[in-house]
Amino acid sequence: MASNKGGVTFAVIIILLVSVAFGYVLTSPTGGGLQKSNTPTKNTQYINLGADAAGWEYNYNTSDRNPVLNVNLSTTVYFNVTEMDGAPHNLYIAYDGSYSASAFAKYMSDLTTNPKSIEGSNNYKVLSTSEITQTIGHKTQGSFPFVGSSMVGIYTYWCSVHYETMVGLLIVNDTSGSASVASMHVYNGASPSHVNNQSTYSTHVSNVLVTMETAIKTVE
Ligand SMILES: [Cu+2]
Repeated sequence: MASNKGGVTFAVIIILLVSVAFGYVLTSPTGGGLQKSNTPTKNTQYINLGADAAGWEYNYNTSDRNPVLNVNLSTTVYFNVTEMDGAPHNLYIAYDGSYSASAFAKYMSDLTTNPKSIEGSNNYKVLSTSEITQTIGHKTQGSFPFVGSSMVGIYTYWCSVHYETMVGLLIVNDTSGSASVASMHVYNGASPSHVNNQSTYSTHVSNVLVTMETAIKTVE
């Protein structure tokens, strides 16, 4: 009896070890490392992205792919992601380093020539493939709080399934905005055009209106 029990325990330990190893393989090469802080943030920002193998669609617009996203420090960013094409997608962010004009230029170049080099291991999985689903039109939301001076800098955001086409930069500006760069949309070397940053307020207002509408319906 006693030895049998020992055998069962041993088998359970082996199964656990194998599971852990498998989990590691499945999440590799995305090693984690970027930690979600529990410190409250002052601000919120909403970013709408359409998940499309040809490139992240800013505000679900097929002409605005893989924009450079600008965020101020002490902001919780809510990524509203809609499945657009039925392919499996996920959303990762990784910290690349502190901001400088030359670093920014280098990473912009890496986006098209060597995206793997900036899809680093110091990352956080904002949304998984199963959360985004492969149902066209499905909406989901993931968040990340950028808080604490060490979070200022340049980040990459990407989908690990389509790591060459669904990849862009996210800049976290310090409170004075000194690291701010002109926002722009960039897709695989296409000439940088304009901007994204500020449309988030209207999104926030429309979210509030939807919430109020739902509340009114519930009361009725
Ligand atoms: Cu994808």
